[in-house]
Amino acid sequence: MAKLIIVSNRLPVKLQEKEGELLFKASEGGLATGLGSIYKEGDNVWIGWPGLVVEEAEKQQKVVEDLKKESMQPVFLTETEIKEFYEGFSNETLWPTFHYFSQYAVYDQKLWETYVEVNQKFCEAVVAQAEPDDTIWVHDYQLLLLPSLLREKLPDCTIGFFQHIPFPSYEVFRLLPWRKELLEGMLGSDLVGFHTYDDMRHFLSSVNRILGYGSMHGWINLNSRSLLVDSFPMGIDYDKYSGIADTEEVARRAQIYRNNLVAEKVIISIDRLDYSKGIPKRLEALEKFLEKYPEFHGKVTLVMLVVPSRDEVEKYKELKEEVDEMVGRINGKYSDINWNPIQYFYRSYPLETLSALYVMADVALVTPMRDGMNLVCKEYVASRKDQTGVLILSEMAGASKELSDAILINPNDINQMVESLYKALTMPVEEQKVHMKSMQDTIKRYNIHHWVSMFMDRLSYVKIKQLSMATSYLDQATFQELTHSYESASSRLFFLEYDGALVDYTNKPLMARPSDDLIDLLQRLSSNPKNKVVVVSSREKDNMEDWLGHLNIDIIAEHGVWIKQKSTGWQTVLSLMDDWKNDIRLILELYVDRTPGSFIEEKDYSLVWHYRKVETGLGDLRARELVNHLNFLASNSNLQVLDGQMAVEVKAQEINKGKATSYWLSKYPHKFVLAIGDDWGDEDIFKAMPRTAYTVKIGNGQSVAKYHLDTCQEARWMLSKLLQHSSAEQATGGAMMTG
Ligand code: GDG
Repeated sequence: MAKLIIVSNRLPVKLQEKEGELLFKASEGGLATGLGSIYKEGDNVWIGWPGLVVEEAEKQQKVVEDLKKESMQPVFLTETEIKEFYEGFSNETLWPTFHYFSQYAVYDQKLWETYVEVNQKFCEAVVAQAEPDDTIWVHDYQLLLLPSLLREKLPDCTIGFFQHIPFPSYEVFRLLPWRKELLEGMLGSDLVGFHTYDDMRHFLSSVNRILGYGSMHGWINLNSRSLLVDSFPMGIDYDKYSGIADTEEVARRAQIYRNNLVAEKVIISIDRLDYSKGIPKRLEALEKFLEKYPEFHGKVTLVMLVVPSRDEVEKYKELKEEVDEMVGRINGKYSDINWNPIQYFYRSYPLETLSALYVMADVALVTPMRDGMNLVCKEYVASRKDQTGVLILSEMAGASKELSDAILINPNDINQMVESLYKALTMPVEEQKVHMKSMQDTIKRYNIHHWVSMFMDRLSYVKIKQLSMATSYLDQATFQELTHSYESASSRLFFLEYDGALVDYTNKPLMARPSDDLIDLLQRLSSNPKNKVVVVSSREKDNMEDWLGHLNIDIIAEHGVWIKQKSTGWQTVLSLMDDWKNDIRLILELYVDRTPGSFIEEKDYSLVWHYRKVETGLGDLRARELVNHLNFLASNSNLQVLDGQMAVEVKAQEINKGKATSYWLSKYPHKFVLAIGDDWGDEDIFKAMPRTAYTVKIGNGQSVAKYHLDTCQEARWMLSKLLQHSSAEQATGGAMMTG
């Protein structure tokens, strides 16, 4: 049975060694809670580092066995790997860059190499467990290369990736020397998820500018497959936090803490020690608040819980010193014999203590400079059973997109933070309740279980969508069936796209002149009286006439603007529909005026506004505007607006290759139809074909064609093979006719 494999840098347990004994401590993180219900089902498994360096083979074996019982599989990392992969590249290169602290980022080739090696190590661990139809869910920035490594080894697997930290703007991401490799790594996924739309937008923009892949509605079309990028704001286990806040034990602790503080009002802040969390700015704001509002002296205390984190990394050591110094200075300046403005704890506490702090706090002060989501603010909201309390939240946290009822602040604006503190500490209870209720409604609904199911549903949807657009390779068995159908048909129609299906693309279009072999193939194919051969192209008719005009074939040129039947010569429908161009050209020129780098291309049958040289965001913005504008006009006319790759094209509705091919289908008998094409324009041909037709796309990109071949050489080989049958058939057919 297909299973789910979860992969993250850390397992949801922490391995500890006490007096030679190996012990596992369960992690209380949001991810562990959210996925806890599914990773223990059936054969599902969670793969990751157990949080301790274990070197001896015997001990490793013991850890493997113990974890197996809990549906976990460890990846053992060495001391050096922890230093270079985890503390180094993950936390000194990616973390600062992704949180807009690129001035702290270290660019070190050795750290990168270890990052690659450890991602490969994770890949081996997953491959050892995975079957082709399994689903693999990879988590976070330590494993950005893993999706592609897995895709190489397990091409058919379903791979989801979720990034828990922000994805920075292209201008910041591009600073990384390994930016291309990192993006390529992520694109091995079928679904890439972020907390917010902004992260998703930044990622798509980097993919576009660095790798050159465009996107439409979150879909990135690689040459061989498509993947989806979407946002999934992560929630918390609401029932767990609101439930524990309601227990007697938590009420008892909250009361004790409260009694021990002389201040009437308590502000809480809880974070890992990290420069992204904005701790110094928060302290600066408190200091200014006490200076500006002396009436609060003795009346308000900030309980600041800072959880030790990454203390081996230099920047974190510096931050610790800075925070210690600031707390000392502010307390030294304002404390009196009974009261301290700040109660500072540098350690971690059990969940009950955390909950008691949430329960007793009048205000939660959450002020990150950047945060992917921030769960602490959601936990505070869930813990407020009586619906009082005020949340001050940085707009730089992903959570601010959902919690618009909080007092939103910019953590760089100290004055705004000071005024927000005043507002929060003096807010009437009724007003507090209105906001708190609204926030609770939101996070109750969008909880961690909702998040998991949204991601998994979307991943299944992507797979179904990919399959519906997938073509199967035209193998030997299908070829035999096709040959049989060809042989038994009394009339046959061939639609053969010239560029990409009969000949390879060249840098210069006029270099793609047909070879003698191709001319010979087309001659032989069209010399059978049962066959009608139509070569289809976007090229100009004069070009096609020059190259193929002497053959006994029909031709569709310029997407169907011109058609040539051997019997009647070239005909066009162009005159019917040229008068629209003047009006549309005026509109496109307006967009060229407003959009530096864009330009208009005029074709016989269409006008195209190109924006591939325009600054990325601007081009997309104008294109959306233009498409709306044109669609409004086109609704009363016979025009079609195509929102293409970096271009918006307007053409007469009746012009496309599909319409042109329909003409032959209606005019000529066809017991056998074969259509071969290669690009998006040829999809119109495939769509126009009868259900019984053999439709073949060159290349295995997504298509409505039934089959694909890899190269145009294969397509030509297939046609030659059919002709071998044809000559045998002509010999026997002759005998049949005379017989
Ligand atoms: C990353 C992203 C994103 C804290 N102290 C104690 C303790 N905690 C728990 C909190 C909360 C968690 O740790 C911290 O989560 P955050 O979301 O606030 O921050 P990160 O650790 O940086 O997490 C972040 C998250 O991933 C999820 O995608 O939201 O943006 O940076 O749950 O309660 N728990 C206990 N004792 C403590 O002392 N038991």
